Amino acid sequence: MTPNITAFERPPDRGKGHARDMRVRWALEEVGQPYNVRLVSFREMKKPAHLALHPFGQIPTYEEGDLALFETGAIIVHIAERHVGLLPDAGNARARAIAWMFAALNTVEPPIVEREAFMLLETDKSWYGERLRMLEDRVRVRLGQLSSRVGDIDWLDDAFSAGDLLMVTVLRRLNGSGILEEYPNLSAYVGRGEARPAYKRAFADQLAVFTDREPTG
Ligand code: GTB
Repeated sequence: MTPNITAFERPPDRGKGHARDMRVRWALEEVGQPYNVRLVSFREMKKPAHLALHPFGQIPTYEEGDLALFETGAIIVHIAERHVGLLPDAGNARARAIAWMFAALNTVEPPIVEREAFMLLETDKSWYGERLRMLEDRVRVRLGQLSSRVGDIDWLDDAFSAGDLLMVTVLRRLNGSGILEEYPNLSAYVGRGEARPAYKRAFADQLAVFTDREPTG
């Protein structure tokens, strides 16, 4: 059964692949599962039909037969459980890969999102510069810890897994900040993720949502 996912009709990042549908697209590409995308506007996301799929009125959602899911972590666990390629079979390695999924979403992403939200919403504050430096240092604490663990290995736990998929998408949110580049091994790690053919296909498809809307000439 071909799953249906939702994504922004007008991606605010102009197709840079920062919206969370990118994670689901990439996971589906990794396992070779075709999918359909329904584009939704910000208004539609807050209407009852979409709220029935996503209680918080967000994207992405995932529908497959009579299953409707929200939350990218849960969606990717579901995809990984039904296909080979995103989680190792062996019990301990599988548990560790899932731990890395949670680490990406619960430990590394929050300070990155806090910095982003602050930069969007609080530019007018007199203490903007001081607080921004503090928030950036919090990001650096997590990146320093992650960098020490990654060292010179290719992936977080031996083979590429859903943990790497989420961690790479989380770290990409720092693009343009210059912070990721302070940790050359993490920059290289993100580059390895972005070089995967499945990543490239997912990225091109989400970018097309933006470019197809742009007037030509
Ligand atoms: N915890 C949920 C999950 O992992 O699925 C979070 C889902 C979520 O945050 N969805 C966002 C959304 O629908 C889109 S991804 N927001 C609309 C709303 O809440 O009304 C977050 C996002 C959006 C845009 C950019 N960007 O433009 O760079 C980056 C990330």
